[in-house]
Amino acid sequence: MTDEVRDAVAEGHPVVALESTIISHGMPYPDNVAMATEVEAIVRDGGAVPATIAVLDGVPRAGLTEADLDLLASDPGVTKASVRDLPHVVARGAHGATTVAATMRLAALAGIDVFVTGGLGGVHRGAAESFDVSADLTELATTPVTVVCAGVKSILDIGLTLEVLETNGVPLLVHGSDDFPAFYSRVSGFRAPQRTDTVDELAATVRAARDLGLSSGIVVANPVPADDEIPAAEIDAVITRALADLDERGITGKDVTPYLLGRIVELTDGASLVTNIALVRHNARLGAALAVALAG
Ligand code: PSU
Ligand code: MN
Repeated sequence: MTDEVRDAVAEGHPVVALESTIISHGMPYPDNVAMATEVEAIVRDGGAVPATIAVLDGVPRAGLTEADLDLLASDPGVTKASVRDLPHVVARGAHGATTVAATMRLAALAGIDVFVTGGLGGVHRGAAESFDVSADLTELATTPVTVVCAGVKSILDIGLTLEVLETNGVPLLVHGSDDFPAFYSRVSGFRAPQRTDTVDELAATVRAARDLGLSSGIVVANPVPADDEIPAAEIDAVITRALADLDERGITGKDVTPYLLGRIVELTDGASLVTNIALVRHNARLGAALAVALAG
């Protein structure tokens, strides 16, 4: 931990964790490093200390420099690190960009309980055959970190993802909407299981979860602003095409999500990237406000 992050955690000041797979494997260079830098600034403006998390030279780190962010954004040797990858990345002294799951685990070790990202991993379409279920869901079942995201992309099976979260006892709060959001779009066709409308309500719910001894994560789904969304009908055709291209190339395992995200950027001529960056900014504002409310 940087001195700033360690001191903030020790003194109970607001801290917001940020992930790094979104930088290394979620967006192209240089938009990725610009996004990472801007999101840290938004968290700071909101009154919290940003702690971007990654493994660098085998060392799990919370709080990165501009040079660290640039390395994560541009070095093709950075491994996508979910929880199962962390030990080998650390043992090899390698660089790892942490997924939602791995970032939650390291944030919890660092004592940080609010984490901002773009989209969660989930149950992939066709998972009944492929068994492809993101470790993000397993981690949410067991690690008490609150994750602010824009919902779940329809590259995944949104309904099954919601079922797994429910089975695992993960509170899921949709902020300011009755509809569970689908990342690029405000509406997924699934209802919000629970809704909050103010940051105080969110903070009260997080506190209640901890008072009740719930040891799971909490998902806060924050719909993309209306001005920035791509309507579901429009993005669904693109996703169908990207999934067909994935099949044709025979891509499986940890490469699935990065391939689909990259392909969607290509197929939309960059429009999906603009939406992706806009929703991360929006989440950073809410996450900082939540961390401030929880610290207060
Ligand atoms: N969704 C995005 N951008 C991302 C990811 C998901 O819109 O960068 C990344 C996150 O780090 C997430 C990971 O935790 O993909 C999930 O990968 P997998 O499906 O392999 O678990
Ligand atoms: Mn997978």
